[in-house]
Amino acid sequence: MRVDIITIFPDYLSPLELSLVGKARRAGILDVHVHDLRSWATDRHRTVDDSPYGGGPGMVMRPDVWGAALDAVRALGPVGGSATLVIPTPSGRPFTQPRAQELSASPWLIIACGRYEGIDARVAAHYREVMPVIEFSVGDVVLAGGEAAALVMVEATARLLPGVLGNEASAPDDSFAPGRSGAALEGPVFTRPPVWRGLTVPDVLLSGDHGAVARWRNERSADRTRRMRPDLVGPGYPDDKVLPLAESEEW
Ligand code: JBE
Repeated sequence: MRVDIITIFPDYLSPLELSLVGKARRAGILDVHVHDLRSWATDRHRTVDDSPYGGGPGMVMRPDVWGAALDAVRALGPVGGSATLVIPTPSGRPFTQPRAQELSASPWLIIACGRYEGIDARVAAHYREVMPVIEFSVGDVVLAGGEAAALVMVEATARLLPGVLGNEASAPDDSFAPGRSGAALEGPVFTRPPVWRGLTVPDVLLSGDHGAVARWRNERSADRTRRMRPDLVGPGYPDDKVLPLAESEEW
């Protein structure tokens, strides 16, 4: 999988050299390219933003600079190569585990990281005519820009690529993995020593009874999900039903 990330803070993406994502890159499973948006600015100050039409606080990123950047980056791929444009924004649809699985099946992602109040809305509208465009939010919290969200999305996606996880069996057990429904969250885990500061490990985990262990884990998992995330239990979940990636969208 190829991932191109466009940002005014290329250094912000340097954690992608570390840990599991860095290893996937060195193994040739993931090909990441980070681009400085300012290299497509045209004035002496390399301006990428301007004040919002209609007034109001903050600055908006200019569509002409983004257009030049995205045209150039799209041209880097194989001819006719089908990239998906991902725009991290707090006003996007939720980025969830099923969405990470969908992205992990794409050959090529281009992630456009905005700062300030966001990117002129015509950029998403224009590129939607030539490629799939998806605006994602990684949580109901406001960040200073899309870079930290891009890190989240690349890491969540990369660990699902074949050959990346050491233990291929571990992904289906993840919290939020499809099929866990009422037990979306993983329960508590334990390792040696059996007694630590007076706290013991639940007997069932030492029993060697695999059926009993599976039932206990499922129970702890369902209980934790009800307590921590009542929103995940009941109607509306799992969210595997949400509209597909290429779905056309209004403003
Ligand atoms: O979640 N996001 O993709 C964001 C992007 C930019 C700012 N805040 C966010 N939450």
